[in-house]
Amino acid sequence: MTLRLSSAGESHGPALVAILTGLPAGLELDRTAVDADLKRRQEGYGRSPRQQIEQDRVEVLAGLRHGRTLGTPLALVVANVDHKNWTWGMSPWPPEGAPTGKGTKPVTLPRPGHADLPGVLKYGHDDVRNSLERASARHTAVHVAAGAVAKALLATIGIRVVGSTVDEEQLRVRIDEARSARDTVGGIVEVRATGVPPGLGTYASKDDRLDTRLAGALMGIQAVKGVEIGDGFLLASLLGSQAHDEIRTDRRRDTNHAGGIEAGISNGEEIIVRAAMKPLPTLMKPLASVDLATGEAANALVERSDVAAVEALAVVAECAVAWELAVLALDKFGGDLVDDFVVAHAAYVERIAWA
Ligand code: EPS
Repeated sequence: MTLRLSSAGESHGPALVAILTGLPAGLELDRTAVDADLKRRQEGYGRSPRQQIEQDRVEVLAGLRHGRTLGTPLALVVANVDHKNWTWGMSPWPPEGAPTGKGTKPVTLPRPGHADLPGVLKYGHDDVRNSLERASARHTAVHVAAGAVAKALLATIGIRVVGSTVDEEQLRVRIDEARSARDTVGGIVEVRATGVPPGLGTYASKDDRLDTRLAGALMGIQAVKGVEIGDGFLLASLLGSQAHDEIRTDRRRDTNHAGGIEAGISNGEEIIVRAAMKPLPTLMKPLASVDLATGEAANALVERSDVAAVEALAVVAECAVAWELAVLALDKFGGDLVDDFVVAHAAYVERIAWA
């Protein structure tokens, strides 16, 4: 069975939900490890006051018994604590009583760079909120919970995935400057995966290449505008003799320009990917826009937001990479029971004599 993930949830709705199907039975999950990743996502420098309202915790509704997966769909929930301030505005059913709290008036001032304009045009909404709520990066919380599960599975075969920001010190200076200027910034994150054996992904079809999957997974995260694998864009300016990683007799490499992927397959070296995040589009000094209710020129919506979410992206990207590696590892090694998965991995690395 292929490992699959579906999620649902609006930013200020009752909760975020993920359903994971295709997980083997017998995988031990540690609630504190999942919650620790949720916390890491929230702690980044430059986040909005929203992060003081939320204290993300995972709840499990199905698929787990006494801390072990059952081989049945795993249902994860991360509640939106802030929903209590939006019960009328974000009520799933027609709200009762007089409007109260937040989200009661339609948003008609689309922000350049957010989902607002293309979303309402596509879906025919007359309130921008109907688009922005799902497009919000809030829903990355439940994807981090799913990624924590993927990391637990990968750990059983010795794979470790870690995300970080590129040049954290400089990023924090830029965030401080942007905060004082009431502006926003983006940045770059890097994810590295160690212990990945050669052979995850395939050149046999382009959808199944490891680089296709990783690029898609990273591009699927809000605000990501660029993805790079290994030396990425730099490779375009090198000579072939400089760009490729020579093979030693033990089949390992001294360099890793390829970022651990050749022809869409892991080659046993560290997987290295980077993602570039654009500056967040909710600005305290708004850009020019149009009031969709009147057709007149107007400034874009101004509301509480983050100055930057790059440190959060490092965690979200780590979880997205872990998820894709778990999908491809399960494709390769299979197993209804996690022990079968571990045994199949061991037999494979023995066959290829991979230390
Ligand atoms: C977001 C806007 C902000 C962010 C949010 C993403 O939310 P709010 O409008 O409630 O202040 O804080 O991210 C999160 C809530 C989160 O948990 O990451 C947006 O418009 O994308």
